Amino acid sequence: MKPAAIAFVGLGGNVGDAAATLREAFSALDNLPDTRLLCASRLYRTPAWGQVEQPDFVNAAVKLETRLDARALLDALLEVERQFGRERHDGEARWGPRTLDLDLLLFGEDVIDEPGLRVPHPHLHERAFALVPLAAIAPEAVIHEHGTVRSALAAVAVEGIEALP
Ligand code: PH2
Ligand code: MG
Ligand code: MG
Repeated sequence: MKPAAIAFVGLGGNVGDAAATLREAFSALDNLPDTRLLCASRLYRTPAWGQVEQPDFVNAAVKLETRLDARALLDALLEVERQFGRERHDGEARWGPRTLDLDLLLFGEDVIDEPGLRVPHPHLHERAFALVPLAAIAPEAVIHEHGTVRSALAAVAVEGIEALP
């Protein structure tokens, strides 16, 4: 059997009750085949990044132990997004509003660059909304070519991000 890997997934949403959606998504991730949830961050309210004319997001990060390979995990994440009503279509704005977005941030120390699958997530090191929750559960994790999560976080602006109660 394949040895277990540690993967980190970023969660985000800004349509409907995003806090409730993210909490339910934690369980959905724990229930993926050959996968368990080891740790989840708090939820954070974060100003929209990229396309800023949209509601604030709720973001979080989780640490998973999985025997799925990175591609199978990615496919499973996309399936969970669909279960939560995420519709991807040509009209969906890049960086626009979404019910649930699950991004594979890190997969062990693997570096993967394949169509549809880039790990570490190519924008992780520059996005405070992803780094703040990730630093809360894995400050020493390494982002290939960008140092630790803690050091990447020190280099970005975190104004407007606040932990939810
Ligand atoms: N996701 C995006 C675009 N912008 N901004 C915040 N604050 N949080 C997100 O999760 C987010 C975003 C595209 O996936
Ligand atoms: Mg995203
Ligand atoms: Mg995504």
